[in-house]
Amino acid sequence: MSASAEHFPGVRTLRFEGPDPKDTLAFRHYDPDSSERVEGRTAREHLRFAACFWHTMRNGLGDPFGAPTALTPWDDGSESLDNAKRRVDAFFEFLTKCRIDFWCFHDRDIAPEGRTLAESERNLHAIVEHCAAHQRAGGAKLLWGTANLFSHPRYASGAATSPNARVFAHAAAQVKHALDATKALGGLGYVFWGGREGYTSLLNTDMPRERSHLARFLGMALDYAKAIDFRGRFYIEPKPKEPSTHQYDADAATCLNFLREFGLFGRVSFNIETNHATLAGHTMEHELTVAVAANSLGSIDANMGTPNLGWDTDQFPIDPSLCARVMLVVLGMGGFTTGGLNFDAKRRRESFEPIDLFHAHRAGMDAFARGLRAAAAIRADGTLAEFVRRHYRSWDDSLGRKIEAGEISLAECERLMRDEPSPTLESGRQEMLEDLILRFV
Ligand code: XLS
Ligand code: NI
Ligand code: NI
Repeated sequence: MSASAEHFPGVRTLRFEGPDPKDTLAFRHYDPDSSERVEGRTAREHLRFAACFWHTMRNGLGDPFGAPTALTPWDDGSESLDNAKRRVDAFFEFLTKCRIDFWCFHDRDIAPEGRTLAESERNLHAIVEHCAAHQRAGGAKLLWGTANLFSHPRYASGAATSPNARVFAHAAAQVKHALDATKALGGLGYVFWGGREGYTSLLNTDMPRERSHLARFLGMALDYAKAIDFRGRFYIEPKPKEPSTHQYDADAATCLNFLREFGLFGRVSFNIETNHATLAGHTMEHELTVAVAANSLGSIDANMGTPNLGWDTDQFPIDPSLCARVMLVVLGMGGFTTGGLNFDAKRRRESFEPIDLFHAHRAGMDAFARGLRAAAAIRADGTLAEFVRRHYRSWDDSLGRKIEAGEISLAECERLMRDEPSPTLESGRQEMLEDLILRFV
């Protein structure tokens, strides 16, 4: 690690100042140093915030209509290793000052791609050593690593699902290197997000064959992890579309079917992202609930979208009521183990100053601290859980129990019900419950 210059001069380590701060960069809700416990853990232990290298350091904030706007004084725009190291220095300074305990990366955003895989591996190795030095010096820990299998033109028709077997093999080699890097950095997880694992047109696509290749690819990665004794957890990150028209990992339920179909269930869990959930036509709570029901929620990519837009805007999650609904599910499963809340989020193109990185992450962290507190209060209050329990209480009577246990047939149901008056329902009280949640946020 170079004893480098400060890259964010004038920014002090963020502090907690409470509800009425003098400093706009102070935490109002998230107190990383508080020993106060919520359901057995401090806020810091629950929330396990991570920042991602790709948006924080490599997203120039360009869009399809305009040039990048982000100011990055530490970056000379070159593909040199020195520049890559300087970006890492800036990133770890940012993480420390922003009180973020974890980070995530793609192989190609931390280190430049070489002319051959061998050269790419050497580059990656050099940068991983540099990151490891920062970690050893007390810097953030690695939540998960991943390989970028979607940017290079060779992956235009997919990586694991490419029609070209040599592309598959190239991608497999790249994942081998990314797994070595993740292990070297003590990563707690490894993510598969398949932006190109799908199709743009079915006319040129053999879907069953591509899906089986995807399963083979995952299986090979799991085998390699075992061979090198990488103990991190594997996550699939579902997303229905963008950049491909259709992606095979469309949503949590689709992924569960895929894992079960190919005998991978239980060996791979999920990294669920808010904006991907909404792209899939679901809510984040829906996706989280599906994952938790299958005991498969690993980690979260915490962001949010603009509801009236149809793409992945990856905005910072600053809506405390969304955060409360997320944390209700997370607390319901007993909290994170290997996972955490990774801000897979970027600033708007108009927020281009380095200081905006701090404002954006700080806002997301405070929103989640509020969400955590609200979720814990909702659970302690108990009204919501009690309502649901009572709503289903007929299933605890003898008839309900017998149906659930499979001890009653269609004909028996008919015999029981034929002369009874039509059953009456109780109100679902949706508005009352929605309002109840808001009371705690
Ligand atoms: C893109 C994904 C990506 C993954 C990591 O939409 O969210 O950033 O999190 O490959
Ligand atoms: Ni993501
Ligand atoms: Ni995304």
